[in-house]
Amino acid sequence: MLGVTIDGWRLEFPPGLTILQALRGSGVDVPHLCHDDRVSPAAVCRLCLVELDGIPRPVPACATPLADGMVIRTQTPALEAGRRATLALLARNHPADVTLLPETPFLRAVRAYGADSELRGSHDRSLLDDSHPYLQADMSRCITCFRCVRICAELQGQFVWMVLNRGKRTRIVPDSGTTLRESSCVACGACVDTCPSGALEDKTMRALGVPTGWTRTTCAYCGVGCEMWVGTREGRIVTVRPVLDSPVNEGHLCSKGRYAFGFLRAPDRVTTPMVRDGPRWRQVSWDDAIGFVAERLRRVLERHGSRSVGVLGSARGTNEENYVTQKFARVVLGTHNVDCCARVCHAPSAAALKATLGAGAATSSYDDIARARTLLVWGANVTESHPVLGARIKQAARRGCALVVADPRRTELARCSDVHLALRPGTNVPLLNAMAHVIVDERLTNEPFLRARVSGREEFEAFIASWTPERAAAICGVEPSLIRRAARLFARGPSMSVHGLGLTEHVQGTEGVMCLVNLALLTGNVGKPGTGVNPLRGQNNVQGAAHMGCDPGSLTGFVPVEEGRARFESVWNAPLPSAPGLDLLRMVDAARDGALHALWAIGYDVLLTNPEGSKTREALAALDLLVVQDLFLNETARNLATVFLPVAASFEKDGTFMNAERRVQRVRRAVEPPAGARTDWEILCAVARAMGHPEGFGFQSAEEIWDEIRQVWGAGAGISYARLEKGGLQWPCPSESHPGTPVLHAERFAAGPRVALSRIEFAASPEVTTVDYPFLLMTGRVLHQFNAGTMTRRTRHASLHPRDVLSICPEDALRLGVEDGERVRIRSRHGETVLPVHLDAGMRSGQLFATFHTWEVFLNRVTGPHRDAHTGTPEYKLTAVNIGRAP
Ligand SMILES: Nc1nc2c(c(=O)[nH]1)N[C@H]1C(S)=C(S)[C@@H](COP(=O)(O)OP(=O)(O)OC[C@H]3O[C@@H](n4cnc5c(=O)[nH]c(N)nc54)[C@H](O)[C@@H]3O)O[C@H]1N2
Ligand SMILES: Nc1nc2c(c(=O)[nH]1)N[C@H]1C(S)=C(S)[C@@H](COP(=O)(O)OP(=O)(O)OC[C@H]3O[C@@H](n4cnc5c(=O)[nH]c(N)nc54)[C@H](O)[C@@H]3O)O[C@H]1N2
Ligand SMILES: [Mo]
Repeated sequence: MLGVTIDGWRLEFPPGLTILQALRGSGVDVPHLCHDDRVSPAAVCRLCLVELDGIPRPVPACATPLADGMVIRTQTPALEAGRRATLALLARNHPADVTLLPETPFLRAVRAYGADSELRGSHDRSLLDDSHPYLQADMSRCITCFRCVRICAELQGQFVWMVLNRGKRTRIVPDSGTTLRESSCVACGACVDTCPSGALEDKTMRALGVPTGWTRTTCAYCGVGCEMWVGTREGRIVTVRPVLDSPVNEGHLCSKGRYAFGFLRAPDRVTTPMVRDGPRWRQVSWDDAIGFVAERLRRVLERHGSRSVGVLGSARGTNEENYVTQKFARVVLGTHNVDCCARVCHAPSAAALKATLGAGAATSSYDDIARARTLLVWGANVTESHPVLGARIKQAARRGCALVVADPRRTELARCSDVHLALRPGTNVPLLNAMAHVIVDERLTNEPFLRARVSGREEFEAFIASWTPERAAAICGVEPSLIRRAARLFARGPSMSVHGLGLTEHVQGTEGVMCLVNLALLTGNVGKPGTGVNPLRGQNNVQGAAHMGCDPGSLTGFVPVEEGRARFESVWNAPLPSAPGLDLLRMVDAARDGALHALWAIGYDVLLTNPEGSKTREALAALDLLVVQDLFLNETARNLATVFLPVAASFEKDGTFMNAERRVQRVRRAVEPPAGARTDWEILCAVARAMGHPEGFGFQSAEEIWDEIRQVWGAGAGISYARLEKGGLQWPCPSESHPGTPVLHAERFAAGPRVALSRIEFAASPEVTTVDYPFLLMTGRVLHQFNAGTMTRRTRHASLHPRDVLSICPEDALRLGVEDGERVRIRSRHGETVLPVHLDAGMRSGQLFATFHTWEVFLNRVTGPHRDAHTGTPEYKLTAVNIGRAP
């Protein structure tokens, strides 16, 4: 400990702090405007100057390390006079008529030092930038603290804000040189969040006022699980801010978490249950809606048996809701026909990790990103799909961590990588095998680890010998030298991999993940800080939805049905069905074949997002009963549903989500749901009761459901709502005194003391290019839209990314004679659609990429029937197509 004297008081501090941190830690209030804990100190505002014994001139507290024996004075008359003078100088250029949102830290400091009278600047229209849908920049109010410049560069890694000129003529401008709208801004809002002067503000807050209340909750978009403060006023959300000390997002958010909440009040939000009457919807009371669903389900069960009904849980809903969903399917409907979006997404990751290591989830934590020496990013477009983690990866790369990216496209991370493995789509297995070959061949293996914890080594070495980089290169189109470099970088450790759908959404999805696990096992990169195999889970609660048991083969806790049968039957006091269940793709197949008669889709736009759109439509249209439960009439509902049940959104309810690092976090009601909307679990319980199951569905609160979950799920037993008040907890967390588990498999694998290497042969996709279908189409996402677009398109994000486009390399476009923005028709063996072309130099010749976010394009009309051999996950990442003139 360091002994320090502050304003005459003797205090002790741990080493490693700045003076400012020590002052704040001991409650000494020193003004400061240019400091933000999230960025490195700049010491430009001069307000936090303090005097030190033995040093002739005052030093900035924010940039001076605390040292043993320091004698610090913070409030001498000279310092206070200096602060007033500094504030007066800044005030002279700052407009006085700031009436809209006057509570900025700068104006508070000005008032505290009695410098209000100095506020003499004026609003300069030429310094007002109103172009962006969410952020407003009024640089008349800039105090040149450079916090926006630094946070954009250091936290988001985007470098949008630039400094022009020096001294009095200093101006901060976006990199476009024109407006923010035209700049490379990604709308993460970090600059607004840090700005102390009001030069940068949220438009929502300008329109709706300052919050009068704040609620801490978890973001409802992707699986990162960012924690946020929701600011409300008069029952509506006016702003969202990141939780500064969250281990998940470390004071950061992305454009969706921060700004895409406007959908809550979209004019077409549905707030009354509806039943379809021919082509029209008829509004009904909740009692009638519940009665209708119960009666129709009962009728289908009577006529066709319990295998003819199915339920889809929502990866957007809470753990509690998904738990009730699968319990409803199993207990009330008597079927294991229950699934969720994990099927079309990371089911291969869960299956592969369960089969190889014994736990179907990410092995490590986001914090490990900063501990790794090499990061391997496989088939994941992290800066767009998981932007807050993307930013953390960019930070790591800037600090010198080696970055290896395997993606056919030159994504943003590929652009800042050390090695970009631009493989041909669908060739992950040969590429990963070749990396394993190099590791074995060049003896880069971790011998002690292999000896102690891995089996099947000899067989594996015999198998991998033929997978030379040269052999893989011929299949993948990646230079052998790059494969060798990537393998060597990975082998030096600690190395961590993160992976996405570019690995899982293939016929060899599960096997691809198993090959990635091989690399970790060969090099001992699992179970230690800065290592591991980490699927970047998709939706906010997709990890949780499947883990709660929305999976035909597993019960809560990802326990195989037969393994958990006795335990669940005793807690639920009900028999579990004996017939195996269908996964969601098979349920759709069964509907088409006339074997499935009723489907209840909760928070899932199956029609738009399943592959083979026309067949999905045909199948869903053949159902006797299609219940859709959502915030909006999504495309499944609008086109095909029999009944629509309107729900409360995550901002409007309590519960928990589980993020991609196995962290269970609280979701809290920040605003009331609109009158008429109910929570998913309330609806399910009401239908269960109406179907004769009052016991087991009498829950009164989300917490009551959670406490039942803790009874059936041992690894979550220690996670109580009371503990979650202090922040999330990562399972396994078996008891209330257990701290949670940031890294799995540390001493021992969940599967046992030893696990085996997997020998995976390459099985090429049946989807191949020919003269008739010469292009390989990949499908995926963009930053500003989310999946079915149901929510993001009902916000101003619609203007940030208005339409689905087809990315193509400029050479191919030239050859085909199509121009940027021109609409073209793409046709596969399965269907066709029309969409505009986007020239993208990051694309390779012969390859295309398109997003699936809009109904106008309905891209999934084009995708095909092939599925992952182990989990049935569709091969969204590979479709052979041709391009023609739009009709
Ligand atoms: N902004 C935004 N964020 C999202 C979502 C969203 O819709 N919008 N959706 C959420 C969901 S549900 C999910 S699952 C995640 C998905 O997150 P990601 O997995 O990052 O998403 P994708 O864009 O589908 O695909 C990732 C990458 O795979 C590459 N790829 C295609 N084929 C191959 C291949 O054969 N091999 C390799 N190595 N790479 C290949 C593509 O070029 C693409 O860059 O994102 C979540 N986050
Ligand atoms: N071509 C192609 N297709 C794909 C993919 C691809 O890469 N390419 N990716 C696939 C993947 S990974 C995924 S995950 C799927 C995503 O497909 P979906 O799950 O259909 O997409 P989402 O937009 O995430 O959300 C579904 C619905 O949940 C609703 N919702 C939000 N919150 C709640 C809630 O609390 N309760 C209820 N009841 N509803 C709520 C939303 O309004 C929305 O309509 O798409 C798949 N389809
Ligand atoms: Mo997903």
